[in-house]
Amino acid sequence: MITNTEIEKRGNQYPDHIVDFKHESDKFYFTTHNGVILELTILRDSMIRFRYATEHVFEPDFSYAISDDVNLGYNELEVIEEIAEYIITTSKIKIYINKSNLKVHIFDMENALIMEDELGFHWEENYAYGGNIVKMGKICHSGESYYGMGDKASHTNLKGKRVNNWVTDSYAYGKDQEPLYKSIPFYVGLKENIAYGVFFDNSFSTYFDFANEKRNVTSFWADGGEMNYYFFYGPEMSKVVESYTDLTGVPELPPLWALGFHQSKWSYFPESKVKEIASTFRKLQIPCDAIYLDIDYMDGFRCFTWDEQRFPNPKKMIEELEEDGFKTITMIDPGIKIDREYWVYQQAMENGFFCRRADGPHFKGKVWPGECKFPDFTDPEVREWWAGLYKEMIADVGVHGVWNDMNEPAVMEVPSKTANLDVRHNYDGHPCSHRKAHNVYGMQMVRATYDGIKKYTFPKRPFVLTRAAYSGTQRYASTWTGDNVATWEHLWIANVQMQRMCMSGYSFVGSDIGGFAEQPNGELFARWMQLAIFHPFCRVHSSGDHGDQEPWSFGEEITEIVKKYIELRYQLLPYLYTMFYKYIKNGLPMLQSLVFYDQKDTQTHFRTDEFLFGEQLLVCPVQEPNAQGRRMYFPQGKWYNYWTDEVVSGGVEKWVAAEIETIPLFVREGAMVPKYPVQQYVGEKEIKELGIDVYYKDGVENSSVYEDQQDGYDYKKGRYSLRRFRLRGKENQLIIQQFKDGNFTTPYEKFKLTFHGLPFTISTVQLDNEVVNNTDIKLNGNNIIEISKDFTELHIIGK
Ligand code: NBV
Repeated sequence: MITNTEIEKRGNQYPDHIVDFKHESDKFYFTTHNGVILELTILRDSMIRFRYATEHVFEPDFSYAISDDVNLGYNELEVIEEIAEYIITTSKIKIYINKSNLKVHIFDMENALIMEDELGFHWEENYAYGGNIVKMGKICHSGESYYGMGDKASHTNLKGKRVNNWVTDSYAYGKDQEPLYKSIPFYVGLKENIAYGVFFDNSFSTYFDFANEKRNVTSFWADGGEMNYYFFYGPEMSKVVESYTDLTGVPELPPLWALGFHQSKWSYFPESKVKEIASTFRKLQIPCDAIYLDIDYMDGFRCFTWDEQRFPNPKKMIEELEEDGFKTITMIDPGIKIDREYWVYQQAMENGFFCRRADGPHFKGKVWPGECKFPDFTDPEVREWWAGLYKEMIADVGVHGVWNDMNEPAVMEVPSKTANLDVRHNYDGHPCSHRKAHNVYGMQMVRATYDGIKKYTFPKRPFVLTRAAYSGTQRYASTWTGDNVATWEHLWIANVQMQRMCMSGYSFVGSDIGGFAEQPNGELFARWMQLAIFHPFCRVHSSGDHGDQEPWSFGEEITEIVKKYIELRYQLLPYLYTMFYKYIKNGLPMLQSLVFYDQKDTQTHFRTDEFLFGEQLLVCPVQEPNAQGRRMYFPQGKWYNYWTDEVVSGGVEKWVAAEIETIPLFVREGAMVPKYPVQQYVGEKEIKELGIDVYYKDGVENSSVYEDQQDGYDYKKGRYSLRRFRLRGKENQLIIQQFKDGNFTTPYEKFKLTFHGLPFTISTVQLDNEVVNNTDIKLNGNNIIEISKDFTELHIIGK
């Protein structure tokens, strides 16, 4: 890694004074005497793009990260020229551009400084490869914190760290190891309660130094390409993340089964083994929706083939599994075996789809099948071909989803662990070397996969999983955090990685539960499962080297605990699905780190363990052996202990009991948590009533539940049901109003409301202003009532 100081010694160049200024609608151009141009684009009042050219020339403007659906537009724009600077004002921020050195300062409307250039933009010519090493230096103020950056296995607050984004196969990685599988060059800064974001959209290897080398400097740079970054103003962290997520996109809703529990291993084979695993789930009544086939289902690791010994009739097997409620997911890797008899290889050769080295020969690398060649997924024609390859597997054989592994791309037996840097790529008509295409290679592979799966799964929804990712990959696939290890430290890592990914616009994410490498003991497995049912993607996967890792592999006591938590996941499906809906609708992360939940409270700035699952459940995993409980921090507000209904007032750290069968789990007061009955798989049962746990609050709280057909695209035509609830509690009454949206008719007729913490005994219940008989609503004791789902106002009055 090159250090800042080394770079400086090798000759940095800086912009000098501005000699020309141009304003064209939403764009401003500032040109310096020594040929630097800053192109500043006002995308929204609070979203600004900064691009810098040297020698007066911009590269063609192209990015894989930016979504086609981004919402743009601003309300106000004014520019004035002063003696020393230009000042651009939107309705949210003021941007100062210094005339003598092009440095940028950004203020809010109260004149509070948000972000300030230290060295600002500077560059150094890259003698080895040509072009520039582009750099940006910002001041790091005291008390400033940094979050986001994708899958880093580090403390949620990155202050004091340096990270590198170079998509890397990182088998059995450790805490703080850099780089990992994803490149998400986006961070959220938090300075004196003002949150802002920076997305450095550059696919070369990028570095971010958060006051690591110099106490008061945060800098970022790339080995090539352009200094091209987006600035997002909050002041809430949620606004920053929502804006970034809007810019880089969201997925469509997954089929609901994809949010169920998944079981995987490297590898389940032959067919009889797969079936045995599936039937054990059903026998033990442990819910499960999907089972995975790792590379060994293929014929000699040739993608899009089947090993006929192990799987003589995959179509039949998949049908039978489906009858039993299981979806089958298969793995596809990018490396194509060099084999003249193999149709995929032949097609790619005939059409010139494989990547070439600078001087012409194909790029070759060793992976599972032996020597392989690699399709250039940055070529649209190659992507189209690749998408088409899934036809047989999906449309004919009936596979339900695909996971793309090794798509960094990972290459064995070479020190770089990946392709040679001189490999050429099409980059959608912007030819370049692997230095530029590396970080997007996996993204473009999974994009092609997604296109294929979507096409052949239609009219159902696709499910795709990827290991490698660049910003924007969330549009195409869910992701997992690669080859972790069965250790307590990795349980901690999984927790921070999921929070961090969610904060980086990528919510559909999970870890290999129990650890991929090595073998967990029962206690670690149970603790991991307790955490992972609160992760958007929930799958056990392991290398299989050291033994079994199914829910029943660790003795009866652990099996019971694991079953209880998987069941809880299935009960919470409508809550989780609603979280997903809010994620794609508003860019709201599905998991919220405490700092995201309450940035004003400085106690939250360095917390790693506690997080919000959705907006109303507070989770804090136990991350060490032999624990009977743990200390945890409660954010502001009142929280009901999910297990005991005991109420805790926030703003304090407290000891919480949590024996092996318990994870600390709290519900925000006023919440209405929707629940389905336990099912062995999504769709097993017709939902006869929607359970709603209602947590009394003296005050107001909003909740909602989103539902639809759980698969297919009718929801896009308005066939969904969104119920919003407004709960208002007073001393001796509780009023719940319901607002309905969408025209999907849910299959159930009734709600079963279970009240928690009611401070009074129910005497009268009014539904839409009419008193109802207590027997009609099946008032059971003082806390359960069953009522029609169609009410607009429920009024409960106490004695
Ligand atoms: O395909 C085998 C494994 C897979 O199980 C795992 O999930 C991936 O992350 N794959 C890596 C390749 C081998 C890793 C040692």
